[in-house]
Amino acid sequence: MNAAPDSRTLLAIYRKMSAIKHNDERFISTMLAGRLSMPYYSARGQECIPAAISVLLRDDDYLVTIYRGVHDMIAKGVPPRLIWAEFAGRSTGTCKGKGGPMHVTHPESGCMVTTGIVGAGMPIGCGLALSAQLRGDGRVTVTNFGDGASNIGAFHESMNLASVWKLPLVFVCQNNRYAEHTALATGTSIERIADRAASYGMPGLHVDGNDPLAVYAAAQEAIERARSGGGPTLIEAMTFRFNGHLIGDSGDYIPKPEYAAAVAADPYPRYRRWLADNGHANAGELDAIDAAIKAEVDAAMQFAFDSPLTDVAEVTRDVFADHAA
Ligand SMILES: Cc1ncc(C[n+]2csc(CCOP(=O)(O)OP(=O)(O)O)c2C)c(N)n1
Ligand SMILES: [Mg+2]
Repeated sequence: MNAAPDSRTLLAIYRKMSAIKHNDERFISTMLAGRLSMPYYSARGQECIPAAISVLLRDDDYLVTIYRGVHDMIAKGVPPRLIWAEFAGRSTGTCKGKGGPMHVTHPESGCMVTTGIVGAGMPIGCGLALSAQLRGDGRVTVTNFGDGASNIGAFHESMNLASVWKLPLVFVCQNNRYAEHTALATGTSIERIADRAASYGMPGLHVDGNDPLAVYAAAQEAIERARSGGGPTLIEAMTFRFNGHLIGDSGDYIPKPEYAAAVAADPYPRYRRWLADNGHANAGELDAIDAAIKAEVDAAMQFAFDSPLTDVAEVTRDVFADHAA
């Protein structure tokens, strides 16, 4: 039975959104200052989706994400200082600085795969969900991807297999209306990607991805179904990315009114207002959360830059299973 989130949960969602937003802003300003060099696919504007989903997950549930996935990682619990160190190529990073922004893995918090290959995460999500099903450990896998990825064959194969095997899996399509520079309608044959679920005999939920309550309700239904043996669900969460495909992309292919409307619907100030208007926290309490988050961002960044660069000898270590032989 679905239950509305209590104030504690609502503030936990806010804290995650704040962490995503403030880390993102600092990644960008640090890059622009020339202190960090990486391909960075900002998820600013999409923070509400993983924030609302992850409060319903167990620590040992699995996460699969994509190059635009730092919001998913932070929400799931990957420590930001380890993400910062990974992005900065430091030996203390999640993958000893060898993965970089597109290949963060942190099994301790359930973040099993980050992939730069569009559509590649979903079959891996099926594998993780199958392993949990075989072990009977109750773990749920959440596999995230974009609207463009829903046109890749692996999406359709994974949806089919997950449905046939009733895998404990939640497919989360973060529909930001663009795949690189291609607008949704130009490359996608259907208006609602959630409708594709019907072809595979699974429920498809279409939600406002900028509304934490809507995302929470859909995720609650999907996670409960997965955990209780009912099989997979496709959630399509409508959202927008504010910083182009990656930093350096001007986004000039986005019509100005569309961009302005999306920014006006920014989920972060909108949720702040909603929390205050509905008596869950006052502005001072929300400011205090933000201040604590900003101090954490300072510390995470400092940890990364105080850490040693990854040694050249590491380049081939951990790459091949038989390396030590
Ligand atoms: C198999 C594959 N084809 C093409 C690319 C190039 N590419 C990188 S991101 C991207 C767009 C994907 O868009 P979407 O799935 O909507 O995710 P978003 O970037 O919007 O989050 C493309 C085509 C790739 N990385 N992998
Ligand atoms: Mg997209």
